Amino acid sequence: AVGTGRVVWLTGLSGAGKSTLASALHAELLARGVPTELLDGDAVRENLSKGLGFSKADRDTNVRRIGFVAGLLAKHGVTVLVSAISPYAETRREVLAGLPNALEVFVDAPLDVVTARDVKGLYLKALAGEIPHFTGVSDPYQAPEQPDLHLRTDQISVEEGVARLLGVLGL
Ligand code: GGZ
Repeated sequence: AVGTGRVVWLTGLSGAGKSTLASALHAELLARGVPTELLDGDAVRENLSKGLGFSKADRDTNVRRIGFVAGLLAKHGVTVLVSAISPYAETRREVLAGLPNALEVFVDAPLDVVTARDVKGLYLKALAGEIPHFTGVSDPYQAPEQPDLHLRTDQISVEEGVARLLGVLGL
C-alpha cells in the first residue's frame, strides 16, 4: 500500500503569497514525480464551497471541507497543498489535528505590505468600507503561534520559499 501523503497547509492574509508558493511547490513536486494535488482557496470556493461567504461559520465550514478532502487524498499517498486564509487558529488546530501528517505554514507578509501590493484591489475596497468582513481589515486573522514553517514573503523570494517548503518536507 502507498504511505500516507503529507498535507502542507498554507495560512495567511489575502495577497501574502499562499497561492503563488503553493503552485510553485506543486510544479516542483510534479517535476520530481511526486503525486500531489493543490486545494486552492479560490478554486475551492468556486466548486466545493460554492455559495459560502466570509462569516466565521462559513469560513470554518470551508476550512473543514478542505481538511476533509485533504485527508482523503493524503490517505492515498498524495502530497496535498492547501492554500486558504483559514484565519481562525482553533479551527486550523482542530482540522490539522485530524490529519495524520500535516504541516502548518505561516505565509506572512505584514498588512501594510499586502495593502500596498493590493494585487486584486480588494484592500482598497475593504479600507473604503466596501467589503464587510475582509480579513485583516474588518475581520480577524489569527496568526499561528507555533507554525512548522514561517515564511516572510516580503523578505524572501518565491524560489527560496519553495526551497524551505521542500526542506520541511524532507525533499
Ligand atoms: C478575505 C476575501 C473576502 C473577504 C473575497 N475576506 O486573495 P484572494 O481574494 O484571491 O483570496 C481571498 C479569498 C479568500 O478565500 P479563502 O477560502 O482562502 O478564505 S477562508 O479560508 O477564510 O475561508 C480573497 C477573496 O477570497 N475574498 N472576500 N471578505 N478574502
